[in-house]
Amino acid sequence: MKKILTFIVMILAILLTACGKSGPSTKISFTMTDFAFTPSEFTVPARKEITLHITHDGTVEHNFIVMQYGMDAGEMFDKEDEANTYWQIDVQPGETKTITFVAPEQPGMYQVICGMVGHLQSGMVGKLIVTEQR
Ligand SMILES: [Cu+2]
Repeated sequence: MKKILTFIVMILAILLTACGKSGPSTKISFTMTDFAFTPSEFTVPARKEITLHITHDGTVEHNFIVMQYGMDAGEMFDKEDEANTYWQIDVQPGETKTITFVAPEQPGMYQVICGMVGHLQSGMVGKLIVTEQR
């Protein structure tokens, strides 16, 4: 009986490792649609150059805006929020872009949004998680 239990625990451990949250990556790939980022959560190492590969699969212009640490666009992205952005890229329908940016220094959670009018409210929101590298 003990052997079987040990075996089950081992299998569980392997499964958990395989399905566990993937670590930080310097390569991010996502698709923009009307109105979502898929996936919408990214984990990157602090201060590293990050390569973004963006596929626009929607019908209207979108952008990918990383807000500054501790900043949040609130109900909607407006003029006031523009001063609080960390990084931004605009993407046109049908476009595919590969671009780089440098991850923030401060580890933590950063809000990611689309700043086009109404898009944030429609669900174009995500998270950039910056982790301290070892
Ligand atoms: Cu949008």
